[in-house]
Amino acid sequence: MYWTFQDWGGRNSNDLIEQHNGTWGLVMDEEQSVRANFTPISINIQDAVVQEGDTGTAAMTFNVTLLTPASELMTLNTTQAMGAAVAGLDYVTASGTVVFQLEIKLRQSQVQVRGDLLDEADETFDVILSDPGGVIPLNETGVGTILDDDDQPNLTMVPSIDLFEGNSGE
Ligand SMILES: [Ca+2]
Ligand SMILES: [Ca+2]
Ligand SMILES: [Ca+2]
Repeated sequence: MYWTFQDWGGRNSNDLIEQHNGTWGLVMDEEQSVRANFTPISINIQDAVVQEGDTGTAAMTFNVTLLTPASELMTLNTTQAMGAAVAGLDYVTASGTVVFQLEIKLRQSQVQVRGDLLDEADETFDVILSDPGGVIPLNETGVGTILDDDDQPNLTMVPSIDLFEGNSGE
């Protein structure tokens, strides 16, 4: 899903952010009296999938894209929210930023997934984008799915041991 939101500063903090017909966009300082170059800003974070692994960490990469290239420097914050995947156990919690320079449409945000040997269901967590300025509520979320790669514990029956093996005599 694409969301629209406003510029949050950047080089020209006096740039005016307006909402036209439900779409937030950027009006540059010098254009405020004209309103001609209204630039909608839309962003998307894609879902991501990674195989869990057994040891160490595996990088899960989320693509963050702008519908149109950034018209000025933009910074987004990223955080994670637990789903079935447990923060700290199944993945490494880390706050980060995604920075779009001029004319850039694609940036990536990575989360480190922890490997283990436990048999689990596939588990998910969310990566949440937010506006550092906190001006516009931005609820853009990417879902990260950790594919479990561990087998069920081997439950083969152990033959019972005859504890009363023979008679050793008195
Ligand atoms: Ca594993
Ligand atoms: Ca796990
Ligand atoms: Ca596992």
